[in-house]
Amino acid sequence: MRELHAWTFEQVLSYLEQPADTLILFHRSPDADAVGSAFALKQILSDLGSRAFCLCADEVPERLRFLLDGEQESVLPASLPEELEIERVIAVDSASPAQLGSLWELFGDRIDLCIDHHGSGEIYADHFIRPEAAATGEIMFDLVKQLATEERVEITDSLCTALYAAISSDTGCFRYSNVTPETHLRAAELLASGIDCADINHKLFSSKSMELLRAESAGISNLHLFADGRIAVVTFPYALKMALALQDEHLETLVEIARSLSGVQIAAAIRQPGAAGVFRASVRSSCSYDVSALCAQFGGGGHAKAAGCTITASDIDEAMNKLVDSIREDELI
Ligand SMILES: [Mn+2]
Repeated sequence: MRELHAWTFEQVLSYLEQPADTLILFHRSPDADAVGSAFALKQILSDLGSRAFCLCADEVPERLRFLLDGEQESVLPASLPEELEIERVIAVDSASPAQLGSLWELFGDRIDLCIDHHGSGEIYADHFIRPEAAATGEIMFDLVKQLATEERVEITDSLCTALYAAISSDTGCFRYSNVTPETHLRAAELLASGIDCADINHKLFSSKSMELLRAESAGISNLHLFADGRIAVVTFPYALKMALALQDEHLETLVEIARSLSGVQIAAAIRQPGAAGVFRASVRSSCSYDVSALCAQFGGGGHAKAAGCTITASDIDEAMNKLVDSIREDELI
């Protein structure tokens, strides 16, 4: 097995400055940090004289398509242009091979560098990981800023939009505990460039499709409480997804329903993507409980306050019970 190294910021910069046809990979079920960071990196590389293409195992959901900004029609592997030589592969915002989905089988052994902010996860390549960053977008911002002072990168509206969306998304519109003074300083610089933050945040947080509202409504009806209301779990079985004609992209914010109930310290959403006994759990902590350690018990990971994992079980109730039974209730305060 090859040895995997932690890179310095300067090493990352000089690596990006070497022109090379580059694949940029980001995690499945993509959020705005993954998409925004990947497309910001694409613009950086293009300014530095490289060709680049962004790939994901899942298509970018409709509500985030503004981040593709005419750059690419699709991010699925089938859309990879034939003329691109794959001389360099960089993964962004992806904490483990599992998060890359089918991209791991295709390119897993060719990843040269992983740029990420997930402190817990599985190291699978040389990496630059900054756990104190609220979003991978914050790291991209710093790369852009350094390169812009040397006039190597052009600050465009689409670049600032991608970076702002990345940071706003992973901080829940600057509401989560991962927000630092530096997060606001970076956001302030992006706002000063003239981007429309109200429009971006509306697209990210307020604008909902009918499908999303149907998902939320069903999610509220499937809310289960444990530990005197300190643990809340929304379950969404495959049959329900089919009955309501929903896609997985409509189920990604269900955990917010559980999280929004007052008194809840650990919130989870468990959904069943297919008919098989495989369940995806998103878990959030509103207390000092580390849910990345909880998810690690199931082979997942993430951050202390936001993590995810895959659970195998015969049905969704068993998956829920497995998760809830793994929570050490005495550590909830
Ligand atoms: Mn992220």
